[in-house]
Amino acid sequence: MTKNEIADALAEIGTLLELKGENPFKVRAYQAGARVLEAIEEAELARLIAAGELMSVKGIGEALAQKIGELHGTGRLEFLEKLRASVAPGLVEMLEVPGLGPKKIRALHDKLGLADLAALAAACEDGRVAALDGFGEKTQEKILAGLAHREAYGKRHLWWLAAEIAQPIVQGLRALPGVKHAEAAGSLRRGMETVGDLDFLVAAADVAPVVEWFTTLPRVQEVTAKGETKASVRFESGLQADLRIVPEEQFVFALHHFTGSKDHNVQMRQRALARGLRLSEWGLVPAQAREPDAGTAGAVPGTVKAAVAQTAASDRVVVRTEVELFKKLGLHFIPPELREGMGEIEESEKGELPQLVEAGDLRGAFHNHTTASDGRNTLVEMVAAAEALGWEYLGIADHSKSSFQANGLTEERLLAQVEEIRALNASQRFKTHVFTGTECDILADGRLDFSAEIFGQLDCVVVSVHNAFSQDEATMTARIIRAIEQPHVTMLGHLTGRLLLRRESYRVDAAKVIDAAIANGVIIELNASPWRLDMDWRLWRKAAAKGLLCSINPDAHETAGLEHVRAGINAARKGWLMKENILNTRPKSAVVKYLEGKK
Ligand code: DGT
Ligand code: CA
Ligand code: CA
Ligand code: ZN
Repeated sequence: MTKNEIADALAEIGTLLELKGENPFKVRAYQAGARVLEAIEEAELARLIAAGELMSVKGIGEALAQKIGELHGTGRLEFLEKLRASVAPGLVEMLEVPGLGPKKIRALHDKLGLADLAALAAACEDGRVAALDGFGEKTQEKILAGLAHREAYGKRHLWWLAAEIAQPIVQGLRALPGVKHAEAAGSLRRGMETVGDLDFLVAAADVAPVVEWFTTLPRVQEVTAKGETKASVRFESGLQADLRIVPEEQFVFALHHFTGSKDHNVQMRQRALARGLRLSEWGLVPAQAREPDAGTAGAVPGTVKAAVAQTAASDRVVVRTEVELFKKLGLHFIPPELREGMGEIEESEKGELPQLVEAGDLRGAFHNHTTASDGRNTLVEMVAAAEALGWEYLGIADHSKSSFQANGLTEERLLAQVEEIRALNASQRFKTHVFTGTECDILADGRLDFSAEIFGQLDCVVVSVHNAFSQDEATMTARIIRAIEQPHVTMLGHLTGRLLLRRESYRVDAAKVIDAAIANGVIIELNASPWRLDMDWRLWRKAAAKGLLCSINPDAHETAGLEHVRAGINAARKGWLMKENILNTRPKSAVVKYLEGKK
C-alpha cells in the first residue's frame, strides 16, 4: 500500500471510532497519524518500517506503528476490517450528507435512535432534528437539501470509478473458456463523464457458465435478473451492470447497438433504411427481407430478430468488425467517443472526422499540487512519478495566498519553491523537467493574488476561481475575463468549478470567456480530475475550431492523480480534439518556446 492509501485507512479508522463514540484522544491519534504520514516521503516511510524506527516519528505511537506496518506490508488490516463490520452501514452512509460529521451522526443515533438515511429524512421532516441540541432549523434544512441532492445524483456514477470496476470484469470475461470476445459497451465505452449503468457484451456459444461467473462476482450485492442470454446485477457501490451474451456472428452488431448512443443508433438505422438495409442489434439484413412465419425459434414474429432469423444465410450481410459495419453503410469508422448523434455521421461520410488525440500523445502535464499547498506528495515525489510515466515535463501550480484553506503560498514561499525547482532541474536528478508556476486565485473582483512582477518569474500561470461562487452570471463572467486579460496569464483553470455529481457549476457565460481567451492568447484547461472534466467536452469542438488552445491538466494532489490525464483524454476525444489542439502533446522545446512567447 502507498503512504497515501495508508493515511486514508488511518483517517477512516479515526472516523469509524468517532462514529462509535470512542475516546476522543484515540480518535485524534489516528487523525493526527494520517497527517503525519502525508508529510513523510514514500521511500523514507519504507526505510523507517524496515528499520523498525517508525515510533521515532513524532505522533506515531506503538498502536499506530503496528497498523502502519501491517498495511504497508500486506495491504490489509484486520483491525480496520473488523471495525468496518462493527459500524452500522447506515451511519457510514450518513457521512456523505453535507453538514453531517461523525459527532453529529453519533448524536442523531444516541438521542433519536437514527441508524439510516430513511430514518434521518423522516426525523428532519417532522422537526425532531431541529429540536436537538446543537442542530437547529438551519442544520435540519441543510440535511434535507443534502438528502435530496443525494437522491438526484445517486443514480449516476463517475466514469473513472465505473471504469475501475469494469476493467477487471472485462479481463475476467475474456479469460473464461469458450468466450470469443468481451467488451464493456454503453456510456462507459463512449467515455461519458458519468455512467448510468455498465453494459457488458460477450460472444460465447455456452451461456450458462458466463452468467454463473458474472452473477457470483465478489462485489455483487444483488442479482436483479438472470435469463437465458442475459443477467443484471447491482454492486455494493450501487452501480448496476447488464450482461448480454450473443452468438459470435452477432457480436459486432450487438456491440455497436449497445455502445449507443441512442441518438447515434437512430441515425444509423435511418441511414441503413435509406440504403435498403435494416440494422439492428441482431444484424444487418435487406429491408425487404421476408416477414417470418410464426414460431421462429426465440423470435417474436414481426420483429427484426425474426427477420434476421428468417433471412437466408446468404442474404445476411456478414460483418466481422465495427470498421466493416460502418463501411457497409458508406462510412469511415467512428470512434465510440464521437457516437453522440452530434454530426459524426455526416463528417464520417465526408471522410472528415478528426484524428483524435490519444493517451500516448501526452508529453507531460501542467497544474499539479505538492505538499507546499494542499497536495499529499512532495515536489520530488511528484516529479519521480511523472518520470515513471515517461513525461518530459511536469508543471507545478500550488495554490496562492488567498486560498488559505488550501495552505496557499505567499510571494515569499512561492519564490522559495521556484528556487527549489530550479535547483532540482539543475541537479539533473530526474529526466523530467519541472516548470514553475502557480494556481493563482482570481479574487472576487477579477484582480489576481500576485503582481505581474511575481508572475514574470514563473514559467506558467494558471488562474482559477475558488471563492464567491454565488456571484450572478454577468459578474462572474466579467470577473474571469478581467483576470485572463492580465499579462502573464498562461491558462484558465476549471472554467465552471463544477464537481460532478456533487456541486453545480457557478454561473458563467462560457461562450464569452472562450472568446476572451482566444483574443488574449490564453489557454483554457481541460481539468482532467474525474470529478471535474471542466471545461465540458460539449464546448470544445466549436471552441477549438475558433482557435482556442487546450491543456489537459490533471490538477493532481498526489502522485496517483497524475494518471487522471486518462479521463482528460477521454473528454478531449469526446470534444473532437486533436493532438494539435493541446499544449501538452508538444515536446518540451516547443512548450518552452510557447511559454517564453507569452512573456
Ligand atoms: P447510461 O447507462 O445512462 O450512462 O447510458 P447508456 O448509453 O449506456 O444507455 P443504456 O445503458 O440505457 O443502453 C446502452 C445502449 O443501448 C445505448 O447507448 C443505446 C442502446 N439503446 C438502449 N435503448 C435503446 C433504444 O430504445 N433505442 C436505440 N436505438 N438504442 C437503445
Ligand atoms: Ca449503460
Ligand atoms: Ca444498460
Ligand atoms: Zn483549483
